[in-house]
Amino acid sequence: RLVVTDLDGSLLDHHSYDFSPAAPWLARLKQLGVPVIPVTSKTRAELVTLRESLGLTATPFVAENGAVIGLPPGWCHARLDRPGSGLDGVVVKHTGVDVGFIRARLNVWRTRLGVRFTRMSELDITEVMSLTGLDETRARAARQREGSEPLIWQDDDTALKNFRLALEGDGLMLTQGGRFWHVMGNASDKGSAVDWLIKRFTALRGRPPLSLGLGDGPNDVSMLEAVDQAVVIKGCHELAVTPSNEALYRTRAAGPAGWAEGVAHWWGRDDRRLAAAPV
Ligand code: 2M8
Ligand code: MG
Ligand code: MG
Repeated sequence: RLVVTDLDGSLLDHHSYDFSPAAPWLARLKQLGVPVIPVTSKTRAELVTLRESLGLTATPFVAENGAVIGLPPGWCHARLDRPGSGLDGVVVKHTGVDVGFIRARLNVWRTRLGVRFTRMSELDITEVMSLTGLDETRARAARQREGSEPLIWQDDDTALKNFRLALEGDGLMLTQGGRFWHVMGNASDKGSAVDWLIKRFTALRGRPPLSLGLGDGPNDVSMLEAVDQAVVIKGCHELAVTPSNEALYRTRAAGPAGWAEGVAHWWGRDDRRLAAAPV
């Protein structure tokens, strides 16, 4: 078994970033040896401390909406991966396009199309803090992008359509998170990263996992279509989140309480059988 999950608005509360309502399930899954993999818009830098506080340092992570994948030693392949250079031995894969290219193309299209938006790297740190509610250290970590650029859209829907089309010509795509739009390479969304991790799991363990995915935003749709069982967590925004997965549950509670509700919906009843079965 395997869990892939969005963080903001899902495992973490949209406003306070608290995860305590989900903590009992996190502990239970850890005890059972079920990997819980964060799949998030956040950066690798943000995930360093977050993975520690969530107790998820031994599982892989997907950062920047799929542009960055991190594999801890237990997930590495003897011949496919070069050993990680950091102290934690994590191997980092960049699946997409360098953020320098993305920023340059964004500047080109802003001038050429005359559309209005502000890139995250153009905001000063106090603006990032007040927009997100992150403290200064975390806000700085959020700005350390490698393969995606968040932006605040300040124009209308027609302009957005043209902008999206222009980016497609550059091999880039736009996806919507809770507060920002995110621009990244068009082959590196959350769903592609999850497909890749499921293949890696299968190669290492000899059989495919039963996969459960949880998310609350439009940027989670591809991830929720890549898993066997999906949970759409009630959002605090009215964003359309409509994955085509047939095994789909929509929670009544929002954030981490909804997260616990969703895991219990799919796996609560067979929790005892789960404990007995090899994972
Ligand atoms: C951004 O990501 C969220 C994800 O839903 C958003 O678009 O609102 C990213 O900049 C991320 O790095 C940051 O931690 C988060 C903070 O709310 O905002
Ligand atoms: Mg979210
Ligand atoms: Mg997210």
